[in-house]
Amino acid sequence: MNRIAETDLILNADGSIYHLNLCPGDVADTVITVGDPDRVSEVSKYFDHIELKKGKREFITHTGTIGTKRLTVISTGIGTDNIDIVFNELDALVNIDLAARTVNRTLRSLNIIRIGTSGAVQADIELDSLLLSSAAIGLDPLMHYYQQILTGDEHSLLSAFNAALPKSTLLPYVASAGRQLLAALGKDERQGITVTAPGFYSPQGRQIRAATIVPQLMDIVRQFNFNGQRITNLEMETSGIYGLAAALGHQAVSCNVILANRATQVFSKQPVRVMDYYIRHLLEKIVATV
Ligand code: R1P
Repeated sequence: MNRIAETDLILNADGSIYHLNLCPGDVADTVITVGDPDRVSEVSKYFDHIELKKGKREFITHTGTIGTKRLTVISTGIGTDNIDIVFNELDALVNIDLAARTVNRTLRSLNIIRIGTSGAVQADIELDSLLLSSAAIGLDPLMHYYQQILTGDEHSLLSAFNAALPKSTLLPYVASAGRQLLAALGKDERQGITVTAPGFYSPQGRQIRAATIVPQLMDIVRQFNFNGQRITNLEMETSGIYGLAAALGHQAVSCNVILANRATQVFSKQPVRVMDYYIRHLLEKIVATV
């Protein structure tokens, strides 16, 4: 079996993985990802028992239990470049024998749930609501570095979005939510297609001072229609989460707390309270269904 080089999979002196600073037993089968490191304790404060708190850089991890359900909550920081690190290292922790540096014969599949914030692009999507991403269109480059095996539906969605873009501007990719996990968590929740951007300002159609070269991006996103499905929201991680989860054999669902509506140009008056409400709502649902 191929031995993975020490420079490809770097371990710290205590055997923990390089960036996440975690050891294999530290990760539960159900993992909640959040962007903001401060949100980790906002989730784990609802655990009945916290068994570990570890961290390095922006990657803070708490693992614990609610009843008999073991959960890990980890912060990713912002962007799909961080998702590359978090997903490869989480996968290595559960699917690689770190001592032998070989891939395990039996692979573990994690259930990974993002609880993040997002901006709606359609006027009718209420501020302070929750939206689950059925699929993501990545305008970031991450999955152009990995082999993706697309379904027929994903191919069609990608072709339709490419056709809507001006020639030679952006190079999008498509990835979908984990089917079983979306079936479990998505019942009675609004779902939509999410666009993941590689930045917050011009890449999401915001113009402050620096001139944008894609001023029409928001109109294209808002008007896009794929067999009656609309693009609902913008954020910065979901495409990478879905792409790498699929590539590594994990199930992932991205849950977006809508704090801004870009069409009506309003921002939540109560972002902390709303996030807390959906953390509790999603934890109840995760414990009951995942
Ligand atoms: C931008 O403000 C950040 O907020 C959103 C975006 O995806 C990006 O990470 O998510 P989080 O609130 O989870 O960080």
